[in-house]
Amino acid sequence: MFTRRRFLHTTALSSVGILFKRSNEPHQVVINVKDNPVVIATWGDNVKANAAAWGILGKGGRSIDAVEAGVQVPESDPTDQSVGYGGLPDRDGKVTLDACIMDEQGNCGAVMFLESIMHPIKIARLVMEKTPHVQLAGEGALQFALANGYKMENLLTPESEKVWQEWLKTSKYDPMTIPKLLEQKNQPGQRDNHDTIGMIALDASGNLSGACTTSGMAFKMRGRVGDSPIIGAGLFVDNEVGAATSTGVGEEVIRICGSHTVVELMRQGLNPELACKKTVERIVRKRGNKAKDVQVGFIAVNTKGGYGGYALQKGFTYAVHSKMGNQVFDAKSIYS
Ligand code: SD4
Repeated sequence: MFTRRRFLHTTALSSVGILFKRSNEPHQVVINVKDNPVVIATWGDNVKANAAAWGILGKGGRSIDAVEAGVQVPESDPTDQSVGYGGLPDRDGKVTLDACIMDEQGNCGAVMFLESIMHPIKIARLVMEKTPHVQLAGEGALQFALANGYKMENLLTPESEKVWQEWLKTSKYDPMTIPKLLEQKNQPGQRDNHDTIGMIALDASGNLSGACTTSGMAFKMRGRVGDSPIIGAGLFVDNEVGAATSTGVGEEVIRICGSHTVVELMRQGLNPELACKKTVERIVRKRGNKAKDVQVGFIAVNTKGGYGGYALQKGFTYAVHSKMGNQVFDAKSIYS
């Protein structure tokens, strides 16, 4: 059991206030929610994104501002080949982006099949704040971004173009392309791998928000949209209950309205890890053997600051930042 005392002890050992401590036991409850903000992001490498979010949360800022700032870190990181700039393209060689954001009042905005814009999450927030709509797609989303002063940029890096050129030789689509590439890269001595970022946060006022952003499945069909920009699938926030977000094969998440399901299970009293586990089990129950060949991971936080995650396959990690520093957790999984 990862006790509060042990957590405080290990945190005290961290001289720079940044802690990389792997544990399989997530934190379930914070005694005093007020003034105890926390941010959780899919994938261990997103400690950098969490640190950006913490820059706002730690000063008493709003969770919606924190998650919007946090996910911009991988969006502009060319080495992250599954989010924003540097993302792997679709089968036609075009980088297309999906993102959504949701606040404590249930306000939400999303963009999907958006090209040439470095920070789709900013456009998703603009959709939320400046339009009567929730979702804008493709050409219309791009027009909206340009009308709001954003510039078009080439998001395909030479590295990602090379991977695509290599893929073209066989042109065999495999939804596990990104997980497999990450596994190859995850050699001894390297940092944690990363993928789509879903980020959920509880701020010092006790308000929850979330953001999710991705370049989607590598070499997908042109126009394909996954779970990440779909409210209820890739992200869901209910300030009375909690928040959840997902990573992995979006089609599997959409079929069960994944993040909404996690939140509803927390509403029924399940802790965040168990709610994620039951949701992943639902995929297994409905998809049978097909679930063995794909990855899906969920993370969740409740109104008390408890958090957890669960995945179909082993290898899913998530990063947490609170007053006590950073932690990276290995999520438990159905298959090992
Ligand atoms: C999608 N869930 O587009 C995203 C991508 C992802 O591993 O998480 N890839 O389906």
